[in-house]
Amino acid sequence: MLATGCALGAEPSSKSAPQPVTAPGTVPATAGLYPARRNPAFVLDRELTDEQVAGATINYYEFSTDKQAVASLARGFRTHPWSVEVTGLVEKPRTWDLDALVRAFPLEERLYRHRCVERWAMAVPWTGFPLARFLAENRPLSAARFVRFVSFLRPEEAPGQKEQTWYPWPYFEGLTMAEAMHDLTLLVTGIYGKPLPPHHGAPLRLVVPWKYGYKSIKGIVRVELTAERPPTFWNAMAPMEYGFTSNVDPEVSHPRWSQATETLIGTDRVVPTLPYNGYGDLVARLYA
Ligand SMILES: Nc1nc2c(c(=O)[nH]1)N[C@H]1C(S)=C(S)[C@@H](COP(=O)(O)O)O[C@H]1N2
Ligand SMILES: [Mo]
Repeated sequence: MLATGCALGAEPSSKSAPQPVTAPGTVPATAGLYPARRNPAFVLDRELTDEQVAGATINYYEFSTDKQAVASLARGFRTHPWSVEVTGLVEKPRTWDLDALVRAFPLEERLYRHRCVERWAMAVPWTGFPLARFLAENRPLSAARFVRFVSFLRPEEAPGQKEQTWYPWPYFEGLTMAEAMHDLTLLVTGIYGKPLPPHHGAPLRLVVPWKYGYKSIKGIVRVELTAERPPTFWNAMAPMEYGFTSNVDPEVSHPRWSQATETLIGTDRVVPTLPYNGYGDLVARLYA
């Protein structure tokens, strides 16, 4: 699926043939940076989810609400070239080319649990780097207290955006500065040792493993530092059901279901949900 319409996916015709710096398609020119070195600090209490299974249960409403349909609907979505705008309360607003961004920060692999608010969970190897490094490079002003993230708006290519007109596209999310600067919070460019495929949020997504999955926004095109708490997509849609903070908590039920347990996708195992999705040792102090 990665090779769709992509120059870099083809067999090289000659060793000396010049490689384009920026090949349009779904595979970035930085593909050679994968797999990245695994950071041994992040160990799991459960098996990694099979790659095919993780890729077959996808929430990406820009393409479809049908989790099984997203991968094929997103296949061929142009994720390269891509740029990310950094605006708001930073010393110098700037627009990053994605390839330059990926080269500017050392990539690492981390095994993280992921818990969707719908009660399914997985464990996957993400490739990326701490959001804190990226923010530091963009020099936030001291007045910055929150970070707002915005996804792409391309309804002609993303059928869910075109057809589901009741959603306030593009998707948007936010974190407090302390959450954004926490080492667990990753900007992610890859999964399973390869660049992200479109359905997992290529070419750039957030991963915040102690929060419900919807906080981990995919397809980011804009990062904005703000003084005020930014609105978030699911909170705007259903404020009684989805808050801003949205930390995984087995003791706080969703209005329509308990959050005490979760199903590990690809298995029939139902396991207890852990406070902060098992990352309490690292993050509980943020909320003390
Ligand atoms: N832009 C965007 N980001 C998104 C979503 C979405 O619909 N659009 N869904 C969220 C939800 S609900 C979850 S559980 C995760 C799923 O990530 P995965 O499909 O890579 O497992 O992405 C999150 N990020
Ligand atoms: Mo989710």
